[in-house]
Amino acid sequence: MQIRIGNEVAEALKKNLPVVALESTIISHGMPYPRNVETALNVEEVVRKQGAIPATIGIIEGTPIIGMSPEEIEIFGKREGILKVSRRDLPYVLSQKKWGATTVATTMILAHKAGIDVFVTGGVGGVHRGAEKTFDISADLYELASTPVLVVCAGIKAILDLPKTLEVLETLGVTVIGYRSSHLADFYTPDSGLPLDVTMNTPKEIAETMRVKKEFNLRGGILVSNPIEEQYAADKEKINKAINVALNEMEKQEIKGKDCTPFLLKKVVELTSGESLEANIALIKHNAELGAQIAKEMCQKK
Ligand code: PSU
Ligand code: MN
Repeated sequence: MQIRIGNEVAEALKKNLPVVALESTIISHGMPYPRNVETALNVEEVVRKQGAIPATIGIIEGTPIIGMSPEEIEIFGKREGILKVSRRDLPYVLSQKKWGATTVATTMILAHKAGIDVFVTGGVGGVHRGAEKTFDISADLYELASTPVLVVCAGIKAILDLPKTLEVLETLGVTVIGYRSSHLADFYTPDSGLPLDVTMNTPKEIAETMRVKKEFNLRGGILVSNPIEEQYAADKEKINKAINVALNEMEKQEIKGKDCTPFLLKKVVELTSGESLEANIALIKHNAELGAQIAKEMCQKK
């Protein structure tokens, strides 16, 4: 497969400098323009400030790009018709030379191919509410089970079924680490109330855990739940109300499959008058900081 690795990223990888992968679905399907572009560029800046190199990943005319330029990020934020690409969509998008925004699953695949171990996002996909009827379980979870990339997120999005998501992660053998928290974060707020079995307090311990996982050739990645900072958290009650309205609306409009997550995120932004968007932006920057620190630690002893 032909992939294009940006010069700066290629150079960093060659020298074993820390690199952090970033996804593009959050840009083209997760946030409105121009906040999406502004956020993507700010997140890159946060990674740099920590001393790591950002690699935003997307697909342009069938070529996976590892380390998009600011101009390319701008296009991803604006252009209509960029496909949301999960694992199953990849062969189609590459062979048909389409533009594609990479989800957590696909970003993990491409990051791994490029030799990047750490990936920062907002929230990973999970088990949707009502999955017992719809079977809607994100391919992200299966990717975490098979591709050795560490993913930093702000927990599991409150629009999903969190207990079921944790069960599936356990079944699939994915280690979930709460960063400085004994509970799973739920994206817009720092604590879902669900306990986690593993808590770590330093990027170093987390890096060490990933290294051991790789050394033992245990398939798959690690998920780090990094709670949103209290001062940026949304109001839980307001968020939950908005989520319930959005879920009802989704059912009424018969939104299904890959359109669910983008629909719900957009609706929740509308219903909270932008409060959820502000939380989303704050949490991803916060994750970028931690991801860069972990990437640095992972480089130390490679
Ligand atoms: N969480 C966000 N914004 C997003 C997504 C998650 O806050 O844009 C995207 C990610 O790319 C994730 C995808 O991989 O949604 C999950 O979609 P699905 O549930 O269809 O697998
Ligand atoms: Mn789905």
